[in-house]
Parts: sequence; structure tokens; C-alpha cells
Amino acid sequence: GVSRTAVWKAISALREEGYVVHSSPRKGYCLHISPDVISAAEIQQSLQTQCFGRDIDYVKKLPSTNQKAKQKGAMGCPEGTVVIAEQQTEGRGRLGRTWVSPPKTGIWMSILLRPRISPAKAPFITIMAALATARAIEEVTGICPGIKWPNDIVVKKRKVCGILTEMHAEMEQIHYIVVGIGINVNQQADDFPPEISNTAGSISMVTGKTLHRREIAVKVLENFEKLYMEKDTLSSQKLIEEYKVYSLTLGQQVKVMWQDEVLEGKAIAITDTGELLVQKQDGQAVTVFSGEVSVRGVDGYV
Ligand code: BTX
Repeated sequence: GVSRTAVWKAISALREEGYVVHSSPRKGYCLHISPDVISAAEIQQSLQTQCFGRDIDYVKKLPSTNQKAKQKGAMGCPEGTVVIAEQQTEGRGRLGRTWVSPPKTGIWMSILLRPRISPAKAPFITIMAALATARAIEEVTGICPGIKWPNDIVVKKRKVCGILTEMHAEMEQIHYIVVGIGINVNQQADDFPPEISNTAGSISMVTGKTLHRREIAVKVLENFEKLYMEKDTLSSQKLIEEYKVYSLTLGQQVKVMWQDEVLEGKAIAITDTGELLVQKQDGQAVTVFSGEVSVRGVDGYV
């Protein structure tokens, strides 16, 4: 019941997106090559989740996916809604920092959540997102990444992913949480601006291959949903044990930077609510909250 012209129009639109479609008179069309696009259709065709990514808002260019996801949170959009962009012009990191998000090379996405947990437990959501992302990178590429507490994923001493969790809550109740995940996938060394060229890296720089971003995006959503759905039964200790497998911070000497203060000590544990416990030289243990500080190894970035 569809006219040839309608089909031709749809095929032309796909070609404009970068799909290579062969056509043959009287036979029809054949999809030859799919480009590396992270549109809703591309992600959803292989996504095996119940809730995460069932609703995806795919945008070519926007200031920040976290900003848009927060608007959706305020509008009452359902849990699991994802905002994903090919490019961010005002990508944000923690503490008002910038997240460099050039077009078509990385995964810039935000997930809207409405957990029924106490706001004090919210740091655990970041821990889950970091664990899910590390697992996704490992499953797709075979590389074993490290997690620098709380939210950096590091490969070969370079940051390939950052996570920004933002919450809208009252004292006792969370209205919504937005988890923003930025993953550098296909950038090469000279794609990064000079100010981060010594610390930033991409997955492709390690594998030497260009990767399909959607495969990683799908695995992140699947792994994250699995951990998230288990949150009421999974003990925090079990989650921390799993997180520890990837942790680059635990057991290390670290420098904690907060405003103008620097604290040095050994990272000895992650608490039941997801904070880092640092033991100073005088033996005193200090709890470090993720929203407020930068943590560095004493010998450099990791
Ligand atoms: P962060 O504050 O831990 O890291 C930000 C710092 O990382 C910057 O100050 C800079 O030094 C460095 N940096 C900036 N861009 C990159 C990059 N592309 N790769 C490696 N290092 C970089 C981390 O904050 C949280 C980042 C979350 C990004 C996602 S993307 C989707 C969502 N939308 C949004 O606006 N933010 C999140």
C-alpha cells in the first residue's frame, strides 16, 4: 500500500544520513552499509531492556543532553527516557567544568531515572553507571578499563569517559535523577584540544579500530538497567565488590582537592553510600563526597 515515490523518498532520506543503499530496477533496494549513527532506531533494534532507552530523544546538536533530560524530568517523562546527541555545544562536567563533545565521535547521552531511594543513597547511582559503562567497554572491545573514583573511566592512563549525575530532590524524596554519560569512542589524539590532550583519550586510540558507537551505547544501557533493577535486592557491599574489580583508586595514595585545600592520604574504602574513605598520614579517616572534590593520584592524573 505504499507508493514507489514514498519508498524512494524514504530511501533518499536514508542516503542523506549516510546509509549506502543499492537499487535495482524492478527488484527494489538493498541496504549495503549502515553508517555509525546512534539514532533511536539504530539503538532500539538491538536493545534488550524493559525500561532504559524505550523512549529515546535523538538530537543532532544541542547544548547539553543533561540539560534536556532535566527538562524532561520536570515535564514528567517516564523513567528510562534517554536523550542522545551527535554533538554537544555546552557539554558539562562536574563543578561547572566543560565536557568536550565534538560531532559524531563519541556517545553523549543522559538517562532519566526516578528511583524510590533516599537522596543520601544517590551516589550509588553514579557507582552503578560507572560499573555498567566499564563492563560495556570491556564486552564490546575486550579492553579492561579502570574506574577512577567516582566517575572517570580510564584506559591506558587516559580518561575516556566521564559521568555527571544530577538530582532534583527534597530532603526525603528524589523527584528525578539524570545520569549523563560521555564516552570518547572514535577521536584520535589530535582531535582533543591542547588543554586536555595529555589526559584525554578514546577507545579507538587503544584498539586502533573505528568502532560502532551504537554497540557500546546499547551495552551501557543494558548493563546499567540490570544493576539499577537489582538495586533493592543487591547489597551495597556486593555492588562495591564488583566495582572494586575495576577501581584504580582503592589502595592508592591520593590527593583530594576541595576549593583551595589539598588532602593527601590512602584511599581505603568506599562507604555504604558510595563515598570514598581516605586515611590521612596521622591515621584519621576522612569521608570524601563525590560532588565536591577532584581526586588525583599523587603521581599524576590516575
Ligand atoms: P569532570 O568534571 O570529572 O571532568 C571534566 C574535565 O575533564 C574537564 O575539566 C577537562 O579537564 C576534562 N575533559 C573535558 N572533556 C573531556 C573529554 N571529552 N574527554 C576527556 N576529558 C575531558 C565528567 O566531569 C563528567 C562528564 C559528563 C559528560 C556527559 S556527556 C552527556 C551529558 N551531558 C552533559 O552536558 N554532560 C554529560
